[in-house]
Amino acid sequence: SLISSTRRKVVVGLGVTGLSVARYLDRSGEEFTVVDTREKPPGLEELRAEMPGVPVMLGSDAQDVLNTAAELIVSPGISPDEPWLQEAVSAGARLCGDIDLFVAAAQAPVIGITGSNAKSTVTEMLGAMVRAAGYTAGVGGNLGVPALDLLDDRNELYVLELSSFQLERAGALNLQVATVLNLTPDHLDRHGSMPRYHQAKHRIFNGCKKVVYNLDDPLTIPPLAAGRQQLSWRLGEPDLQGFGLRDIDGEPTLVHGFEPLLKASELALPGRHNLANALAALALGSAIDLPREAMMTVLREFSGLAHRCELVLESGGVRWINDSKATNVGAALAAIEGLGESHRLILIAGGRDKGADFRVLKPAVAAHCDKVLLIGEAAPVIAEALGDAGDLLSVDTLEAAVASARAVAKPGDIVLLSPACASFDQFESYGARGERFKELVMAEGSL
Ligand code: UMA
Ligand code: ADP
Repeated sequence: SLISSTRRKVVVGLGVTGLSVARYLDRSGEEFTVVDTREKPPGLEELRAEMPGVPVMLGSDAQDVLNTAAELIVSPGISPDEPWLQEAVSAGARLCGDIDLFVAAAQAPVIGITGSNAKSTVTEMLGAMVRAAGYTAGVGGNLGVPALDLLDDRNELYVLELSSFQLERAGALNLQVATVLNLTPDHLDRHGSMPRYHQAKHRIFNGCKKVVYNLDDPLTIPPLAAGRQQLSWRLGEPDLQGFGLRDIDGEPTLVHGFEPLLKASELALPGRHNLANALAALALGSAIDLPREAMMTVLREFSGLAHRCELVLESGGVRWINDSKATNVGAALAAIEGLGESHRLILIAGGRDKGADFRVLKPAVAAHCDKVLLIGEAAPVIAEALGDAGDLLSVDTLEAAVASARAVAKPGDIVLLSPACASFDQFESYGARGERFKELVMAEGSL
């Protein structure tokens, strides 16, 4: 009809994702419009420079364009529940995300990784394994390079980190291998409830050929896995065909079934949570038949990413650790328990609350933290939730927290920034928060 022939594709959002979608549509010779509710979206200058002919509508007057669109490719930062999007869908526009476009265009198998925590670590570990095995691979998605910018016909494989925001709007992705690493509460301010968050994450399994799951976490197991190949891992004795951990001659050892692979002490990354991450990467690598030696080499050498339990400085016997990427309670819990096994902690937490239940941290704080310094908007909520579990002090800013930590830290202590919150109340991103922490720690160098 006349209407459908004039309906266009509309890229909704002009951040990192929107720009990658625009580039892709432009390369494909498609006509499209870009809209963003922000007056100055971050991708505007680049769009104007790279694709000067593309129409852009900013602010709030794009409703007609949205309502008459054929397809809305909506950035992950925008909730599909926004009334203005719902209005457009009612008017006949189809809603999808960048990952739908990506899987339709990718010429090589795609491995998708989601979960509440450890996505980036496992994505990078697996990416390193794939490359160590000699494959040319595109590695990115929610971390690093956005999915559509990875597309290249020379790639033999893709490894994608996928967020719940990307997945909640995705159709059947038909991935070669899909996994949910773990599921603990996060982003409940956006998804509303755990069932809805779980549902968004599990869309990763739609049409996938192989499922990898965490036997210790029932919420990672797809209910209808029949007819699909499955592989599991757990931080303990595994299934016969799964990956896990056994004590062999008194040494915790990574195993496949009963076959020993690597002593836990040989891993470059510290902490029990990273053993889980190594097992997940092994299971994913096995699902695509990577050679064992390549995977072991990576596990012995992989030294982790910035802002994830990253050692900033050891000075006067005090270690300063930047875990700014702990933007939810599950991640902070893993860090407190992992590092608290061997050290007393001074914890810096707080920021923007995403609707979390901070009471979950109580036992770990009581067991391992000598002091908790609270910053940002969530400070009162966390203080209330932790109650008498620890010696709490609200200090408002990261600057004040570092100064207070410096005053109380004793040799042997760890000062741990593991906020359990988003950063957006005081910083542009978790990365900016982590960089500021590093600056403050390095500024005086020593105690
Ligand atoms: N926004 C508007 N109006 C718009 C469009 C966006 O106000 O019209 C706002 C959003 O509400 C949001 C911000 O702009 O607050 C950014 O949204 P976006 O969709 O433009 O984000 P991108 O720049 O495209 O970045 C996104 C991911 N961000 C989010 O999901 C919020 C990036 O992950 C990701 O790296 C990038 O796509 C490439 O895939 C960031 C992230 O924090 C690092 N992800 C969350 C997480 O890891 O926990 C999910
Ligand atoms: P994501 O991309 O899912 O946010 P990252 O690899 O960036 O995951 O790690 C995010 C946070 O989760 C870090 O603070 C890290 O210390 C913590 N973390 C890492 N592995 C695990 C795990 N297996 N379980 C819980 N938390 C973890």
